Amino acid sequence: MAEVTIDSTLQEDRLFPPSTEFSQQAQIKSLTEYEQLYARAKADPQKFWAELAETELHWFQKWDTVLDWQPPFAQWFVNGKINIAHNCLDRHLTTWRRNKAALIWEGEPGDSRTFTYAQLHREVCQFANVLKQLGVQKGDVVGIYMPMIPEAAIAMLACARIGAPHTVVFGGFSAEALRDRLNDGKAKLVITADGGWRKDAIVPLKEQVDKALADAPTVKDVLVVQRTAQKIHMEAGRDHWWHDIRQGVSADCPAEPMDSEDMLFILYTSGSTGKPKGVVHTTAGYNLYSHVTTKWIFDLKDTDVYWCTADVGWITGHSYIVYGPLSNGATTLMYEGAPRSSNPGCFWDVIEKYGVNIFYTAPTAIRAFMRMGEHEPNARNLSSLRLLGTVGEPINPEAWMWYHRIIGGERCPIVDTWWQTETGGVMITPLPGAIATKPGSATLPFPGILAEVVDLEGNPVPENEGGYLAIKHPWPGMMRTVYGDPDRFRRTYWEHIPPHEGQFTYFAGDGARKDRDGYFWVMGRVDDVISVAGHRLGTMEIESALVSHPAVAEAAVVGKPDEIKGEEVVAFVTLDTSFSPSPELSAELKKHVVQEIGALARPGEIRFSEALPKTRSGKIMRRLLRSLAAGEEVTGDTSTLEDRSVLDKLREGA
Ligand code: 7RM
Repeated sequence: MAEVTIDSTLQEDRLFPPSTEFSQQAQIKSLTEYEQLYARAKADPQKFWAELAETELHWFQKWDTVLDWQPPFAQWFVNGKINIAHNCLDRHLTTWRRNKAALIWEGEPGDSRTFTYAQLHREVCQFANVLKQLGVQKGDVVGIYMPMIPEAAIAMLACARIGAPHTVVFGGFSAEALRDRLNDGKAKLVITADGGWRKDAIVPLKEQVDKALADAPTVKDVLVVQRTAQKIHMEAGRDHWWHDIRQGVSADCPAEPMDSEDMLFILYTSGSTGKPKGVVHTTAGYNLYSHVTTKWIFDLKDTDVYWCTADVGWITGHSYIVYGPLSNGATTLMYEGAPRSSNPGCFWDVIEKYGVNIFYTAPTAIRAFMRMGEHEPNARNLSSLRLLGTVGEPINPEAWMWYHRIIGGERCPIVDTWWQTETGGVMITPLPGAIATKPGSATLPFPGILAEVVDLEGNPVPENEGGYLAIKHPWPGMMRTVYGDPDRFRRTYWEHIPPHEGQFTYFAGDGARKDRDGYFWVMGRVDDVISVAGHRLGTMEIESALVSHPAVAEAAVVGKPDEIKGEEVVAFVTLDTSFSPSPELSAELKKHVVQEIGALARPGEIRFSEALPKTRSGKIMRRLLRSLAAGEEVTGDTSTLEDRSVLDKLREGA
């Protein structure tokens, strides 16, 4: 039995049911309604998804087979013809939504732009025609390396409109990371900007593109949007200003009828080892899954202003800034800036300025706000908010409660949404009018998602025992393959857990447990599990215990090899601004973990640090901390690190 399960210690009993007012107006109004939906979807998943595909999306031609499942390869809505840009734009133009705000954009320096559906449609069509004029054809891969400006969304939709798969690369990534992704996808064209604003400075995007293209031979043209107007190099014959080349170009560009399974995009996700994987999503299934999850989870109403703070270079930006909200005819808000010392309350300003109703952000951002104190949010009017969400990491109960009280005014349900680049959309989540929440739990699977916690043979583990989070039936939003490497797709996701009772099982790489109410508690990545004296400890629970101490703002724990115990816990800790490091505090924190969890989890070492190494999407890179704790060289892919100087500081501190 060793090594099959993960010990769990977190005890959290608070329950927050939605208010009657919220439930009454919600898309899904009660637990019973959710349970009925779930049961119906489970009994006949194909019928469930086919009905939604019929009612929720526009098709040029209906499919003839709902699901063709040759494990691990799925095809959904086989032989259907559809275009996601048409579903996001054109179909709204024949309704009253024609002149509704589709996209509200706020720039970091305080400039702003709003596009109605009709205006956004026009922009996308013209952009698409420019791409065509530059020789981009259906099936050609286009790289997008952009700041958070409207043209990022416009570029994505323009690609989708003409059937050119996009590969969006985070604007924060290095020239090398960009080059590797462009080469892997054999991109033909790159869309970028002269620069972007981030934390009061200009990110020199075009300069990075120039470096990347020195060694990316497939790229023939670069389309450059002017954002910052600083001086940049323009390579004659290769680089084109968007504002020049668009002159006189028609805004009439019919959407290409795409096959359901035509590739919509590639998005790279860094595995813990090896080169990044190009996650492939296709057209119809992704359109349907991002659409339905947005509608039910964010409980969208036509009057809502909806804001997801992710970057478009992350899957969350794809599914929940661009495709999901626009397919639903929603008003989606996009913000270029990030909280920074010159304006720590900028998020709350944006909420107040636009009367944001639905706000979706990451636990790491919430913990950063907690660290800055209540003053900033308390100084704004946040009463327009009616629903909050989180994504990206397990949220520790402490941060959840702060979010609930200080941002949500104790009135907004919180949807803690568990999902991955690979899943295309949210998989485990509260439906906010139906499911009572517990701080730290993503609660229950979305209808149609057969999630389970299993051991390495694929058997469900008993209640409250930690195991592997797995999905037992294909779903429309699932990734189809690793770009150019189907074998890696099979090995990474489908071979860890053998088929169980004839069902192939998707292995997500996360540890989790289910409580007596069937609620899921995600415990962190299985690769990060720490083995102490034969016990396997998830990172989330120890970190959560540390953060529950008033001095601690953020914590990351890793295992360090130990001759006797196998591994010992090393904790990297960022303190609240009103505390400073000391041996006494270190001893106190160790004691605190023992009290909260037990002697087993007692950190052998506490290392104080100003900041933790994170990805741009806010995930702590424990792999790097593990090397540091063991005194080894940091190796492997560090291209996704948000701030390289953090690593140097940690090294010096060692
Ligand atoms: C959307 C996204 C995926 C990994 C996933 C988890 C972690 C994401 C939650 C979460 C606990 C959550 N895509 N994760 N959301 N863990 N609770 N609500 O993040 O591909 O970048 O990352 O993120 O480990 O496997 S991702």
